[in-house]
Amino acid sequence: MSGNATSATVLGLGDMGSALAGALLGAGRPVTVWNRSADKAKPLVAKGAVAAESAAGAVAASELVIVCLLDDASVREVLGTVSLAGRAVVNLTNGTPRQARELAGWVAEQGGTFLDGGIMAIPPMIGQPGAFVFYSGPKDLFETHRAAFDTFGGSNYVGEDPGLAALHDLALLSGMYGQFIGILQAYALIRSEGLSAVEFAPLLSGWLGAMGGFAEEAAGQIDSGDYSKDVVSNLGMQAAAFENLPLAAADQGVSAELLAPLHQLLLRGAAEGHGAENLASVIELLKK
Ligand code: FVH
Repeated sequence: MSGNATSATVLGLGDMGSALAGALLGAGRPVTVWNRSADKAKPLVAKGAVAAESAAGAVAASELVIVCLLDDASVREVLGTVSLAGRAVVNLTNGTPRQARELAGWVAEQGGTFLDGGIMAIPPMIGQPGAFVFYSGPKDLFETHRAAFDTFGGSNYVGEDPGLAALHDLALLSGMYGQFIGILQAYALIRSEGLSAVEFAPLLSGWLGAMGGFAEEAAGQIDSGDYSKDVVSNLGMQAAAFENLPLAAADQGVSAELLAPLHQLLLRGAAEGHGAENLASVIELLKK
């Protein structure tokens, strides 16, 4: 990046905000930072950042304002103390689609423009291969600041509706936590006999990899609403086999509470006549 690179302000210097500011500095951009606890600015100042004494001062320093705080309430609290006229606010704080849409409306009322983002990386991944960020909001605003965003990782624009980045983010996190549930339950069973989780880990990783095709296979069925084609492991069979998971857990002295929601849905799906269909038909029971 050349010496005339656009400057940026980063509000929030937790683990993630610090990583974002570090990536911008690493790309040669002038960066102004602010954090509620001022000490967290010191490592970034040592790398060339300017620490503002107030959030208002930080926002005044750059047109591009990147916000990475704990949650929507802290974002509202901090942005409520500053003037946003003429600022491009990019909120990379985790939140819901509704929060993003409401914040976009509020920022517009303050005279600013707004993009929401969802970071799909942990702090050490920022600026490294594999990190990416969802963005949503005005496309021209995204394109204007894309070079700055690209310093964080891949920039994945998902639409004009400001709620779409959070929707994509939370959908991926839902998938991730679903996997974590299964992994934790598997290890609880293994440990109930004193077996080694470390020795079991390659089996578990390999099995999850082998079953990873479910995401792609289910997608076509879900979009079409037709769960009756190419059925190889029908829902009725899976509902019956699933019964053994909580039964075995009880015998082994392991809680089945992580399994209970899917267990109930499988039983309901079978009871409501979907036993011959693909497992993905369970999604129909999730619609409210
Ligand atoms: N770290 C991660 O693995 C994930 C990866 C994906 C994205 N998330 C989201 O990023 C947001 C920030 O996460 P973080 O890891 O930086 O979180 P902390 O290290 O806990 O830092 C929190 C910062 O928020 C400041 N803060 C909290 N409440 C307030 C408030 N009321 N007023 C002003 N600032 C506030 C806090 O300040 P301080 O405690 O240092 O004074 C930190 O700067 C988050 O949405 C993740 O879900 C991270």
